Amino acid sequence: MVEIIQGLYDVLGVQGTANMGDLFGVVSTLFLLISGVLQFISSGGKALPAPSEETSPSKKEEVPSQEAEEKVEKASVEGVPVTIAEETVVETKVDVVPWSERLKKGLSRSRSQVWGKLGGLFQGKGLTDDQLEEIEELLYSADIGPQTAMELTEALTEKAKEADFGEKEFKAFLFDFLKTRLAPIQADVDPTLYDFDESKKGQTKVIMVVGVNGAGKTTTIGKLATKLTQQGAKVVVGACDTFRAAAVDQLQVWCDRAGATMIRAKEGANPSGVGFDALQKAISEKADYCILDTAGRLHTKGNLMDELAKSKNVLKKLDETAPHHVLLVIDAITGQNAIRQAEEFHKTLELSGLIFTKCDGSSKAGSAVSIVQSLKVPITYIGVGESVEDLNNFNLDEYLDALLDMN
Ligand SMILES: Nc1nc2c(ncn2[C@@H]2O[C@H](COP(=O)(O)OP(=O)(O)OP(=O)(O)O)[C@@H](O)[C@H]2O)c(=O)[nH]1
Ligand SMILES: [Mg+2]
Repeated sequence: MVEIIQGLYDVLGVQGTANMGDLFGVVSTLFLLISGVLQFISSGGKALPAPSEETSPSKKEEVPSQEAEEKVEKASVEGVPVTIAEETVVETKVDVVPWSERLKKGLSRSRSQVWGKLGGLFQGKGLTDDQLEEIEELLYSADIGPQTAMELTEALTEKAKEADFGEKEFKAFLFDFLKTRLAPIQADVDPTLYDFDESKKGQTKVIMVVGVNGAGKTTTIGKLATKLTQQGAKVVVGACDTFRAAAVDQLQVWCDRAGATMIRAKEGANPSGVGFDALQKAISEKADYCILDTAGRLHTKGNLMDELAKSKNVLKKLDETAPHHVLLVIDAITGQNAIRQAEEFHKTLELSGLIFTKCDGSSKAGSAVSIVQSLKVPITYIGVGESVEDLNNFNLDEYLDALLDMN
């Protein structure tokens, strides 16, 4: 190699004799040249950024574009936490907690205060009298109804005698016990109550939402309207609770956010008239849904049930099949008392579904079992918080899974 370099020196007329140092210099230069060419090829032919550019702090402090700011504003209104990515201007990250987690979190009180404690009593060694008493007390506090509680206590007393009937077996048994009772009733739920069916576009489905005051009617309608418009459905909402201006304004905010049309009347106007106007508007605009928010109490001496019956019947003048659904909102905290309320509403209005709200604030989410059983009316939606994402369609398996923590 040294001789080759000496030959090169001679050709180029370089003075001096080639040695090992010159050889090392030539080899290093060749190595750098080859590695540079390889880097160029691996970068796809693009020049690599200078190290100073890569670490430049001014690049990271880039101001978000107007488009990104608008996205954040819209998302925060919808209750969806959004963060703007540091590096790029318009890229956003949407941090949405999955429904299964929301439901599990929402039912955590019922789980920890009732069902989890019950499960802990089964250790595969039978039950003492004290433990039996504890089971009865826990079931009573769960508000699942006296009949179901009695049947369950009897069945569990027998089951506990079986060898190896531990917590896991208890959960599996309870899951089946509750599912057997509820599944036939839940099978009747109309899927278009939650999932907008494009093939039925323009066939106005009328949903009347009723319930005692404070149960969560307006909030639920707001969430529902949002979910439906997000699927591309056209929604008209009637503010039939005309007795409180604040209630109408509350609904207006929800409708504005959802992109739904709201029909409102002057304070104190006739509620059935508002329902009629809302449906008329919905039909004329070929809306997919017409949702009616109703009052939970009256300021007059009039009877709430009579007023609601009138509101329901007047809709038939426009569409004899309307309303297609009358849904009763039940606050989970009400527990067993909700049965009496529900029976009264059912007698007058023939309920087609129940909406179970505020399950997050109550250990009595299990009371759904007795209400569904005694009314033979299915639960359509369940609410576990105040944001839009906290409302979802009621899926029995999902509910029992979360209530009993099956995993
Ligand atoms: N934690 C929790 N709060 C809820 C839920 N649903 C509704 N709420 C809250 O319950 C309160 C009452 O809700 P509304 O929707 O105004 O109830 P309403 O039935 O329309 O009440 P009236 O119009 O007075 O008859 C509000 O503060 C809601 O934010 C839920 O699932 N979880
Ligand atoms: Mg209301």
